[in-house]
Amino acid sequence: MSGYDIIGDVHGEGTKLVGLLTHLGYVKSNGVYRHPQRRAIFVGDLIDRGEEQVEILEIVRAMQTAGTAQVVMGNHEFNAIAYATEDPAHPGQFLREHSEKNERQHAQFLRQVSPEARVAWIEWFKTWPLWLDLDGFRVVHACWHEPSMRMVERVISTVDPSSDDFFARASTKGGDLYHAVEVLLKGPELSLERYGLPPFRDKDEHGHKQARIRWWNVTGHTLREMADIPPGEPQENGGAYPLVQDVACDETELAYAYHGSKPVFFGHYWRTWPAAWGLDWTESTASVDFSAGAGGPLVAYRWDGEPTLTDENYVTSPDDSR
Ligand SMILES: [Mn+2]
Repeated sequence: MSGYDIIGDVHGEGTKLVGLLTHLGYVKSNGVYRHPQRRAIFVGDLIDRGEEQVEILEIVRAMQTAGTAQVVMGNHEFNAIAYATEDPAHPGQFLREHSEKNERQHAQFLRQVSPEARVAWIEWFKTWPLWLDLDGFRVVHACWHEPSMRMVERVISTVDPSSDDFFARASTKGGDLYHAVEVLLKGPELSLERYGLPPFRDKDEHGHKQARIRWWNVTGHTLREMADIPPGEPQENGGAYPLVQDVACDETELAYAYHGSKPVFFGHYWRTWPAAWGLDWTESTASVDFSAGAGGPLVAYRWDGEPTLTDENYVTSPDDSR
C-alpha cells in the first residue's frame, strides 16, 4: 500500500460515498471496494441524518473485513451505542436517555435499521478504536488530545473497551472517562456565558451555551479566533452572533492546541467547501468534514506520506462539488 484516503463524516449519504470511492479509484470486486495501491480511513459518523445508512455500513464493514479500510468512532456511533445499551447499574435505563431530542437526532438510524439488525451493528461499533496513531499520520473524530488519550488508556488497561462497563463509565457525566471521551469525539468547548455572551443557535436550531474550540489553531488566542461559531449564523435576534474580537481566551482553553509532529486528520466540525486555510486545515491538521449530511460534498484527503499538509490533496467527486 502506498497511500491513504481519509474520508469525512458520511452521515448516511451512500450515493456520495459510492461516488467518492469511485472517483478515488476504488473498484468493487467480490463485494468489496478496493484500490490496488491505497487504503481508506473513515473518521467516524457514518450514521444518522441520510437515507442510505445500511448501505454505508455494509460497504465499510466489507472494506474493514477485507483490510481495505479502517474506521474510528464518531460521536454518533458512540451515542448509538449508549442509546442501545442498558445501564448495568440501573436496569431499565439506557446509557443515553431516550428523550425526544435524542430520539430525533437518531430517528433515521432507528427507522432504517431493524431492531434485530441494530444489535449486530451496535456490537460492531463497540469495537471501533477512538483514534488511530499510524505510521506518519493520526486520525481522530474530533480532537487529538494526549491527556485524554492517556486517561482512556489507563481505563482500558483494566476494562475491555468494547464492554458495556466501558461505555457506562464513558457515559457517566462528571466522570474522568466521560470528559476524555467527550474531548476526543466531540471536541473541547468553552463557556460563552463566562465571556458574557448569549447562547448561539446551530443549523438544527439547538441553542448552545458552549462553543467548540478550534484546537487546530495554534496561533490564535482570542475568542473570535478560537470559538467555532459559524459567522453570520442567523440568531434569535436575526443578526450574526456577536463574537467579541479582542477578548483573550483562558489558558485552559488554549491548552488543547495541537503541537504534535505528525499530521492529524479529523471530522466532526461542519465545514463549508472549498477548504479554507487556518479554519479547515493547517500544515499539520486537516478537517475532512464538509457537511455531506447537510447538503455539502463528501470529501477525502488523499495522503501520500507528506509531513506537511496541503489543500491540493482534498478530493471530492465532481458530481458532488456543485
Ligand atoms: Mn461528529
